Amino acid sequence: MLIRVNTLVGLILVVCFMSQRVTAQRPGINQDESKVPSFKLPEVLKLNGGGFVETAEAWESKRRLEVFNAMADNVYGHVPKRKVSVNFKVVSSWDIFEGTAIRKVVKIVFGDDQTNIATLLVTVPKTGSPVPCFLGYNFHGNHTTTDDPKVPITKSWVRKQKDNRATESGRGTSASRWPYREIVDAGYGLATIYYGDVDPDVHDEFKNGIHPLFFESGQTKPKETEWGSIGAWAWALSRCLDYLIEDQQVDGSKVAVIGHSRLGKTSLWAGASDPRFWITISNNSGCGGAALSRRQFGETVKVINRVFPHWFCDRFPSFSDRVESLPVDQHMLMALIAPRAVYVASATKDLWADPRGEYLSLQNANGVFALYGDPALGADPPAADKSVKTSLRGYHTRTGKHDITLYDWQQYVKFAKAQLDK
Ligand code: GTR
Repeated sequence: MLIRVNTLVGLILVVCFMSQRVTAQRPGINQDESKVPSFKLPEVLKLNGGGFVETAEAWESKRRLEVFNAMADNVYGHVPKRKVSVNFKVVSSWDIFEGTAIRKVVKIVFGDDQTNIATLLVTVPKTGSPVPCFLGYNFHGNHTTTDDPKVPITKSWVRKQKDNRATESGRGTSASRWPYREIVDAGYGLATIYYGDVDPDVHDEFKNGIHPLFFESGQTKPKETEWGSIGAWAWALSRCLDYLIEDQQVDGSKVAVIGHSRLGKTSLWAGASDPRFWITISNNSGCGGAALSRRQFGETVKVINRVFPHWFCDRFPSFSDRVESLPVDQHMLMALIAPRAVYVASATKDLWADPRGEYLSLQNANGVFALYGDPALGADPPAADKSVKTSLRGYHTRTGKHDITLYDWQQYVKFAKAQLDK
């Protein structure tokens, strides 16, 4: 009986917590559209020295770097200058899906010692020619993305597990977020890597993960405008792309970088930082991702910096109480991706991530995309479960909660197909 009561209480707590995540009025958090403050976004096309860029050429030669540096200086941080070796080795491979696809495990070693090792899991259809491929981080280890017993279990620190260690019991537990069969059947590869292999998602003053590999002598933490965890995760996605470009079964010019939630923030920064990415996809990325910071709807800059002090650069928290003074907002992140394609997705119940603000950053990048002939997005997002697409941008709000589902992936595959067919 006692156990039953405990279970019941536990269940009630979990339900309360989850409904908080969905609808909640947390203290100091606004989820009422009528209470969004009026604000003015920084001009994405205005040069620091004055005047506006009016051509794609001027955007690329003059303004783009200013915007990139402003995003790096104030939000994500720069990658340190020091060069660190990265080595790849395919350590195993096997057929799956009745021999129609191949899966391989690629060991990635960062630095010269053997302490920073990540594992990229690459699944590709055997079509006889190189395939376009999605690349994205997973939250709990590659073995959680599939029930395939051959996928190795990460040895890195993992969240929400006993002793922060992954075990066999996690195998396949995130499989709903990784619809391999559908993606492979559609003719695409899917590569995934556990983000904690690169930098464990816990604030420990940057002692773990790859940051220390980049320290100069005597340095113990990143400088004020150097990268936090999102910057490091994004950098490592580029290293995965280095590998995929060499993989004969993948078309390295057609790698779409994708991520959900904090990993969607990461995919956006990776797509903005590395022009080799073909398409950039943000699923429910919210604050510090697709959502406009100045709206202060759902999670705010102040809250995110307090709860996750290791994600961004050290300058970002200085704007926690004066977000209107930030030299950038997230529409500039979208603009950095032009003229490559970008897709943003929200979910109706994911108010914490500010669905409308996620759309508006894509929409407020109209000016830069227009330089490449991309039609303007309208002032309002489409109705739930309807996507809006221009030639370079896509958006939908899925009915439901904060998650990445088969429905979301189906939209991404359709968008990728439209890019291929252009
Ligand atoms: C939340 C965080 C969000 C989002 C999310 C996730 O706790 O407030 O910014 O990143 O986690 O990654 O699941």
